[in-house]
Order: sequence, then structure tokens, then C-alpha cells
Amino acid sequence: MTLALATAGESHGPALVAIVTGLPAGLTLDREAIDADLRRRQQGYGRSPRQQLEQDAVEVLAGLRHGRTLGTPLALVVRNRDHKNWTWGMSPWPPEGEPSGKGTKAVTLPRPGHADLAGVLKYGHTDVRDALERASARHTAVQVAAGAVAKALVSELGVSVAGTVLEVGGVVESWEAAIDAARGDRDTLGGVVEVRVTGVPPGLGSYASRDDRLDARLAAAVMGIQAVKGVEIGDGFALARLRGSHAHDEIETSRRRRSNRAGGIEAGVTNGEEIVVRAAMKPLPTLMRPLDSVDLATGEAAQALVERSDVAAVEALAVVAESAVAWELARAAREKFGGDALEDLLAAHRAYLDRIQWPRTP
Ligand code: EPS
Repeated sequence: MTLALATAGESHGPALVAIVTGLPAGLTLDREAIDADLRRRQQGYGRSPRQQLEQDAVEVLAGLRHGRTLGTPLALVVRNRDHKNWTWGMSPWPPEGEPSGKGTKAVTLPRPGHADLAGVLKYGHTDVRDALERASARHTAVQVAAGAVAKALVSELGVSVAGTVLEVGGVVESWEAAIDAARGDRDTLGGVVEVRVTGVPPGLGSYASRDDRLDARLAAAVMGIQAVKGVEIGDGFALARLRGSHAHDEIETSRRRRSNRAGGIEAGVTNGEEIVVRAAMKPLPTLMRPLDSVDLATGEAAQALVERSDVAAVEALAVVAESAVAWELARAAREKFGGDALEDLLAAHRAYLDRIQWPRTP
């Protein structure tokens, strides 16, 4: 039994959609909790004016009845309100009538750092928009909706997942001024986020093969988010500079650890301590003062595409990374505890905790 997620949707198309399979029946979902995560993702200083247009909210088309999962595929939709300005430009079918609104002219100026150039080369597009629309981080809205479902599932097991911003543009607190300065310079900023997970017992994930290692899955899930260029678990890169005697987490008789340099995962398996995942986000590649590029229509040197975008989206990344981590924990929990009905899963979880005596009773 595993969880799987398929998504579709372009940034300025009609909607973003997700299909989640492998949920147990009987899980209660709270529409307000999902929408609250969608709103958190939209907030944060330095976002594009696009966020005033969008008011993301989840619609459920299948898999749920009266707020409880049916154990069948769950279909989620988040509509793009901005689509009303792109109905000709992003029409799924050949558009009717005269071109109007946005997206009517082909984009031929790829932005360094975006999917633009590789996308048109790889897929044989002539309009960069055919690549950038799907590559856009707009897609993270529906990932967050799916992540909110995963959070609901793992919270039944006493697991909570929280993402926070550690720094933006190298500034550790009060980064609004740095974002204002970057906006004034028509530039962008990246940053670092951290996700912490509590309530996970030892034994999620496996060392048996690379694909089963929970740290590998978490790293892939977080690296898969737009603009992420680095992921570390626990003390990550800092461990490379320590001696072994200072790099590991000694074991108490309670089987808890005296420290948590491993970030809650050893050999791809949870060890019962808090899981700590950090991600580094590069500065966003859509610049109001564009970098050098090539005009794909003429082959001449040109400046890259300039269009409305965020100055920084690190606060959004904290929410998206939280949802990606929650998703991978839910997947690992489904694999370990199984069950068609939620109560089967909860019973398997309880039986496991009893067997390993976790938490240890004195
Ligand atoms: C993005 C570019 C901007 C962001 C977008 C991600 O889109 P637009 O050009 O429509 O302003 O706003 O993020 C979102 C729309 C969102 O909801 O997060 C990009 O190029 O990745």
C-alpha cells in the first residue's frame, strides 16, 4: 500500500489538478485546514501582485463524501483566477476570435535560471511559454493541497510537520528591508527554509535499498520544488567537517539520543528524534533588470524576458517544503502500517509502538 500523487496544470491555464491514490477510507478532511495552508503559501513579503488576484481554495471532485475519504482516488482542483486574463492566450483548444488579453505573443527570450531554454529545446516548442507555464512555481498550490491531506493523515499518528524560514537573501531576521532593497534594484532574493517533524517513531523508511531510504525520498521531494538548489538533513554539510566522535548522537538507555545531529534519520530510517530538513532556494530567475540571453527567433543577442514575478518566495517555500515532507512521511507510514480503513492503519501503528515499546515506559 503506497500513496501516489499525479498533478497537472499550467500557471495561467484554467486550473491545477491533483489525483491522490492510496489513502485509507475514513480519514476526515477539513476543508478549512487545506485552505489555510493554501493561504499560507500565498502570503509572505515580496510576492508578485499575482497573489492579490488569486484566492486559492480547494475543490474536491472525487474520493470524499461528507468530509471522509472513501479509500478511492481523491481528485483535487485549485482554480487559477488569473486565467480570466489569459483565456485566448492559454486556451486549451485553438482559440476563437481575435487575440486578446495576455499570452498572445510568442515568448522567444529565455531567462537564465528558468526552464525556458532547455524546455523549448527538449520539447520542440517555438514559444517559451509552452515550457514556462508548467515549470512555474504556481504549480506548488496544488502540491500544498495534497500535502495538507498528507498532514491530516500523519496527524492521526501523532506526527506534526512545520516549515519555517531561516534566512532570506542572507538576512536571518527582518528580511523585509532586504526584499525592498532588491525590489528597488529590480533584483530578486533566495533563502533557506527548515522543516521539522515531531512524533515519528523509529523505523519509518528502510536501509534495504536506495529508493526506500527516507532521507533520499525527503531530499528528492524537497529538491523537486521550484528554485531549490540544496537540501540537507540534520547537520548535513557541517558533519563533513567534524570527527566521528563529535558527529553522532549517543544513545541513552531510554533509546533516546543526547543530540540530534543526524536530523532524526540514520541509514535512511527514522530514529525517533525530530526530523530536520533544510532547503536552499536560489534567487528567482525572472529579473526586472534582465540578464543576457539570445532571441530564439533571430539568433541575435538579447535581454531575457521581463514579466511580472516575485522578488522573493522563501516564505512560500517554507509551506511547500512542509507539504513535501508531510507527503513523504505519509507515504512511508502507508507503506509501514498499510490498512484499507484508517482504523486498520491506527491499529497497526499501535501494535508496532507496543512491540518496540515506544515511547519507552519506565
Ligand atoms: C512564477 C512567476 C510568477 C509567480 C508564480 C511563480 O507568476 P506570475 O508571472 O503569474 O506573477 O507569481 O507563482 C504563483 C503564481 C503562485 O501562486 O505561487 C514562476 O515563474 O515560477
